[in-house]
Amino acid sequence: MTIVEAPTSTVPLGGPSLPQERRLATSIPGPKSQALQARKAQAVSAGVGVTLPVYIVAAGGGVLVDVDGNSLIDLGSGIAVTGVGNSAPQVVEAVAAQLAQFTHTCFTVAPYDSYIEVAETLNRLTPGDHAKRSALFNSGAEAVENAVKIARHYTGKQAVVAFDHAYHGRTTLTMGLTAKNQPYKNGFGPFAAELYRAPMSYPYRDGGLDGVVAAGRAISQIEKQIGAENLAAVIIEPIQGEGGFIVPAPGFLPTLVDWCRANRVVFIADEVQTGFARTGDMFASDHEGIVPDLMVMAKGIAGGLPLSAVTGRAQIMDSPQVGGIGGTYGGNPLACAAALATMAAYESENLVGRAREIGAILTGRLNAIRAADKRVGDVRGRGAMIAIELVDAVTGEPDAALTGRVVAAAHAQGVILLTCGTYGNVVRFLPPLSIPDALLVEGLQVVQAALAAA
Ligand code: PLZ
Repeated sequence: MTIVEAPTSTVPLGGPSLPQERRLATSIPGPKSQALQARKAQAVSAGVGVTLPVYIVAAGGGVLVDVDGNSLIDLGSGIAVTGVGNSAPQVVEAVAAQLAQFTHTCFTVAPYDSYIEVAETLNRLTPGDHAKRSALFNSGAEAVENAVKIARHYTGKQAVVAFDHAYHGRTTLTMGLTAKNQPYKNGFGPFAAELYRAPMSYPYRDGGLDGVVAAGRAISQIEKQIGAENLAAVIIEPIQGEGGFIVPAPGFLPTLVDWCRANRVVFIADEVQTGFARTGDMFASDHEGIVPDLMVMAKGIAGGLPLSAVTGRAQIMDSPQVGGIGGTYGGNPLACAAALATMAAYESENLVGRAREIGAILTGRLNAIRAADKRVGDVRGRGAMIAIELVDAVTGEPDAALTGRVVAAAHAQGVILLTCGTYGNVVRFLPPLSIPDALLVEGLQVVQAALAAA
């Protein structure tokens, strides 16, 4: 059992009044978590995995507190969801007020105004000043599916292109768009028809290929293998998330957008992981000034409540027949209340600026580690979405085993850390934007020590 003394600091965005400290009361996972994990094995499908089996009872600022009384540093935000912080007070207040009014009517049966206000806010926040419309759903995958449906309806075409290393979800359509077999696709086929894959721009692994050249390579493959006349949509994450925080070379995204526009192909930006201040802009598309035809959003949109959205050009979004788009829970009133409070906080608390500050701390320290340790092959990402790629110091080959050891050691020391990447060798940093600097730095020191010992 290790007891760690850590500096205590306040939570910038409020949240439950949890001490902002790393505190280990037991080994990780503690006895109560282990008992719950044993119950899980008897009750929950084995297919539902758990990164770190510590069972949580409270969270806020930059910490998660577990059933054994451990306070862990959160460097994952529940996979980029709680950017605004866990149980941020504005969100709690808004949801509690809505909860006391009504919980559900189904917007497509008897509507309410908060859904419209969420749509208006998304139409304003997303890139481009053209006329826009939005539709609300529950999960990222569901929103991706709907973006594809809408693009097909509008264009009258069927093919959809996704990229190497892409992640778009786990449903039958989105599994086909997702690149990686294990664990996402293996044994779950057959996959949907008319889904194709194009080569990505991956500067660290494609010899720094110029972005315009890399886009030309993708476009030439699309033209040869599919034909623009059959292609409804190109879907891409402006920074790939699960695939390894891959930032395409400058020029790659704008070239694809231009080609899509010239060929009546709908360009869909999947900003499920990158959206809402995460990358140090409201959306990752903003960095290169691209204006997607449709944008898919989820995760950071509603402070932890399940909500997703498709926003885009009015003429595309208005194409489907009335009743063609919907769902029982999409734009549920509790989720809409949370989204309005969350999106207001991104603006009023300047969380875009906060993400940039976090990015400066992360990249500064990680680049220093990289300078001294050849196993850190790359440091990349933007804002509060930063990753390191771990490789063999001699061959440069991806080192998934090392990555596993580093993350396991960080977990044992009370830091929630996630991996990603096609080759399983990327450690990603996605702290809540509410994390105090001192805690972020401490989390990085733990990772540094874990790497040194691994
Ligand atoms: N598009 C870009 O990152 C979800 C997946 C976690 P859902 N990423 C986390 C896991 O192992 O299931 C994601 C994403 C991008 C779509 C999705 C899908 O979003 O809300 O998980 O359906």
